[in-house]
Amino acid sequence: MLTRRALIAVAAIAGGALLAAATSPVTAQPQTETVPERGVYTVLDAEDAAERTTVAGSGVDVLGSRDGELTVVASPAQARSLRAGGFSLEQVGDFDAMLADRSGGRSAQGVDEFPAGDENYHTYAELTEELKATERDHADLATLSSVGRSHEDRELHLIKISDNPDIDEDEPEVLFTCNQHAREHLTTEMCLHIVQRFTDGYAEDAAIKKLVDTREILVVPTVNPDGAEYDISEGQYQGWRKNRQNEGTDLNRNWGHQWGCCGGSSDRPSSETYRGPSAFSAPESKALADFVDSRVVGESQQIKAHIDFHTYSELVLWPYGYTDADTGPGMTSAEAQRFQDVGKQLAQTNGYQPQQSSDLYITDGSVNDWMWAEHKILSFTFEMYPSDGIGLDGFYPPDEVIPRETARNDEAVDTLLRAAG
Ligand code: LU0
Ligand code: CA
Ligand code: CA
Ligand code: CA
Ligand code: ZN
Repeated sequence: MLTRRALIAVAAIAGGALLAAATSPVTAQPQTETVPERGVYTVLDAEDAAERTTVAGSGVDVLGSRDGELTVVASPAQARSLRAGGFSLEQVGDFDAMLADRSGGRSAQGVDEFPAGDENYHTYAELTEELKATERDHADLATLSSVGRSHEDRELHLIKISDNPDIDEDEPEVLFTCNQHAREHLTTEMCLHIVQRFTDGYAEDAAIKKLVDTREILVVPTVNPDGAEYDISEGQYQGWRKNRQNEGTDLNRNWGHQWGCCGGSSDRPSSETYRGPSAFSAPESKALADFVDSRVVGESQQIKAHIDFHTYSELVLWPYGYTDADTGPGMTSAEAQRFQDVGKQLAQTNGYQPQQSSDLYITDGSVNDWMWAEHKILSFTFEMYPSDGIGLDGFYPPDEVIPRETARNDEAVDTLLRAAG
């Protein structure tokens, strides 16, 4: 194991240099004729978190993880360097061919539309329309505002659901955020589902009414609208993860707690886990953080609990992500135990696997670490459906799964709302 890590460290440096050469414009390398420029691979033997951190840290794009297998997108140089480091890689396919294939080879109705067959996913314009309709139809339950604007100047919508939504009541506030990662479109549907359930269901369902009456539910359905729109541009899925600032910043590596500390992000702008030039350099994470900061009223943070939705792997994750240790500065063993207890309780309702975030792989600058360390918010990541996926299926499940896979989290959402009390 140590040998493998030592090897990979050397290989990763070499790989970085090779990658830089391989990505210089126009000059095709001979090996790209047989090895895809962006190949999808299953890494078979990344069984512990240290090994998964090594793989993630090598600069490949980790798509999903389950039961000791990672699905990654790698350049030829990255694949070579991982193999040189002792990992077994099975090639699943060519990422770009799979993207084209998944989009059906169908040209979409136009730009900024989901590919044919996936129209039930909401584009940014459709989402905006849906949120406005919710506010219009349920003026007594919902107010639409924003936490700020994206790099390309899109509104970062915030919808508040409560009885008396225009008044700041003294009730636990609970935050749901979605779509930090552009291609994780199912999460936007998750947030929209939360919005619709608590508004449309209010009149009929006593349990929903009770939660809405006694909580203030805050939902940001897309934290990364620029990336999400880019991902569906040109009539086919782009496999895009980051925001659209320069080469793109991974928003979930840009948060200000232990930013860039621990090998859980990259300082290379081309990397899929690029952390940005400084903490909160991305306007999207900055706007959301400023909003959360603004919920400190009379020295007390009003937001008590939070879920940030991602796809995929069907996991419930809790902080810290930057360290293997269960505890750490600002996290006592009693607090770690509470995360574990609530996390397990949530996972029982949806069948996801509960674990500390770093049990997956080390991440630094993630939203959960910041929410907890700065504000003591009980902050989870849900990695939604599917549990595993061959290549791209994971990020682009057909729109038919939206109702089932969003409703699957109803009980978890209710449980967290109650736990916030
Ligand atoms: O940001 C990520 O890498 C997440 C996992 C962390 C929240 C621990 N996985 S994702 O990018 O595949 N959604
Ligand atoms: Ca369909
Ligand atoms: Ca309040
Ligand atoms: Ca109330
Ligand atoms: Zn994600």
